[in-house]
Amino acid sequence: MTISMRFLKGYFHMKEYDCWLQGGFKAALKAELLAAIRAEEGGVPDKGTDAAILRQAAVELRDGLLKRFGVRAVLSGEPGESGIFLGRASWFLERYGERLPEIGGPGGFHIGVSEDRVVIAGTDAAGTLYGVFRFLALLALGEIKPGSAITESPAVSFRALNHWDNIEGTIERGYAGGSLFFKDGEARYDAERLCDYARLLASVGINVLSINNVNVRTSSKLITEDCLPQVAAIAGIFRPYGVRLLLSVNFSSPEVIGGLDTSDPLDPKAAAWWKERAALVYRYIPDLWGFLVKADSEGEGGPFQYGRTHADGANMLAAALQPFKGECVWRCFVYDCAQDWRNTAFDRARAAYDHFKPLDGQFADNVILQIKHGPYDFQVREPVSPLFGALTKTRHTMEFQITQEYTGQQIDLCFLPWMWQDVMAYDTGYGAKVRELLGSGGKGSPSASARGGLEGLAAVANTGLDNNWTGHTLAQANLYGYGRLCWNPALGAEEIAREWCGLTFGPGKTARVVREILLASYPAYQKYNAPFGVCFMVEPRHHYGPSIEGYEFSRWGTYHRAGREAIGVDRTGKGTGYSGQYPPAIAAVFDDPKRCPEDVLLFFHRLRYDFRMKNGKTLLQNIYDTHFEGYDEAEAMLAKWQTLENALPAAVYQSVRERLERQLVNAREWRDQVNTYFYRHTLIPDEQGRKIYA
Ligand code: GCV
Repeated sequence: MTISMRFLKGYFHMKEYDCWLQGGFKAALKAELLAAIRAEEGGVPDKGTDAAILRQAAVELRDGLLKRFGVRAVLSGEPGESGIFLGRASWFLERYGERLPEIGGPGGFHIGVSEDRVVIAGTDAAGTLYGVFRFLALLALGEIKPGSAITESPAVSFRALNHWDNIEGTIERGYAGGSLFFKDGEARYDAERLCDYARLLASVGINVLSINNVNVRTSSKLITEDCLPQVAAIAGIFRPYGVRLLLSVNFSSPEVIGGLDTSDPLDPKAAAWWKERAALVYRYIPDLWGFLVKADSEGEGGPFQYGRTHADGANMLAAALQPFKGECVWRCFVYDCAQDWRNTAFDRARAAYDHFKPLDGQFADNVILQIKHGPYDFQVREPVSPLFGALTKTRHTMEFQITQEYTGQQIDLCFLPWMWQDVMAYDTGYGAKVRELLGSGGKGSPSASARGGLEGLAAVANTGLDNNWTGHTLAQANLYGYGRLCWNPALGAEEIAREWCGLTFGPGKTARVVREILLASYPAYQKYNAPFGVCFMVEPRHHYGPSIEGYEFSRWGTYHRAGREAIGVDRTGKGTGYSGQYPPAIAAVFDDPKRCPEDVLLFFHRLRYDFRMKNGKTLLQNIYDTHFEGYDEAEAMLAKWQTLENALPAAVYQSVRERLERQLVNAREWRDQVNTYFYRHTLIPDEQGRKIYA
């Protein structure tokens, strides 16, 4: 056994690249106990994916112990009395006649620690790998000791990460450098880096990865023989980590790459083309999860072009994928982006429900609808989409956005698990909170029909080629948090922050300070952004920074309609009727401005500025207050970070400091533009006489 020098010196030297898999920890278990790994893999000759995953689990355990704890362990398949025993639960029974505690569904594991044995057992190969990563994480957090017994399994079977990477190497809404997968029109990547990425994703249980943008455009050619060998090679890198690829495909492919004159889902030519194409793709990637589709949205082709429904479109692709047990993941982000702002009857927020609720039950068993968590588009605060709970006969998944398109673009710190925690805790009015709906279907094999279950999560990735993966080093916490939330939707933001900070910054004070900063960041961002759920006061196109009327007279359908006396859109029964998409008891709460949750008050209501909020102050004064407070909180985050100057490697300290300084500039812009805008409309000054630029 060797122990790294930096551990001996007690100096935790955080490396940005390593994210939450840092080295430099002290293992609170006897070195002899950790020194021998007796793995199922030791005796398994190459038998396909399971063997590869088991082998990887053993290697990750050995390498993780060395890198993270300075413990050199020997890996073997030999039986023995002591050490770490690693394999599937079935192996423990066959080899040692040992019956382990009931673990649960696929991907689950049991970790049991006694004085002379550590047992890490998975329900399957992937569960064994997840057990290794959890063991190493808990060991680093100091939460493993003799007597520990931990049994876990993931809440959902579909835990997906979606990249919006373009084949040119750019990333739509990417804020962390170029693509990890593509460059100059082809799949070009650093294989070692992709292994490191696969390790990061597997360590938090992510098991589905789409690598190309849902606005498919030039990456349409990925499903041609020109590109499939490289895509298959990427799939091969992720396979031993239990991560399966999903490919975004262009609905118009029969025309764009197939040379047909139609992509009509009810035209047998188009359907036959997709069947052949699926067969080709699966020849290269037999375990591909399936296809991901954005259709009839923001310029992408789709079934509406031919007068067909989205069920027609999705089912055509599902039929092509079905022989290979593939799935068609079909996005519900379908709305008309050619609006006239003069038309106050139109309401974009209604779109997903209006399009998809009437189709409930018409989708094939291997279709999963992917629904954005809110009705608009990843704003800092929106209500939860009324489709959750309302779909009872169609499999579906919820989509988050880890990349911070509207939440500060990885310049501003914004710890998103706060927002996701609120989404999970939302009571749908159908007898369950979102987190209780999750996992209610989709048990067993990924292609099992759950018919109504919310069976997974998907999220848009925030990673790229930057050395720290996420641009802002602290934005790594959002990727970590997303994975942990997929695994256990009941995990709160505070717990996620505690884990991530401990794993990234080690034991001690630094982690505590970073945790305070992280937890302060979402409330601060929300305060200096568009007020009370009114949304979209951002700079058009790039979406960073304030532009109060940036989208007010545009075609995108996102208006706040602020005037001299009032602001907001009436989405109650008296207005656009959007609230009627929720069950009556929920709609009644949203419809009543006195009961409506205040963080979405202006999403549902058009209110006068003198409307009294719960704290007795006017809406206008609350707008002023939150914007002054949001700025002050951003300033406090920077000041807190500055206390860490001597506790961190200079490069880490400086890069975060530089981002927090830029955040302050942005927060100031938001504060002053929002406050000035409303002051100019109302000519009512701030009660506290703070500076508002007239
Ligand atoms: C990939 C928003 C973004 C687009 C994105 C789209 C989507 O509109 O601004 O960049 O396109 O969402 O989710 O499809």
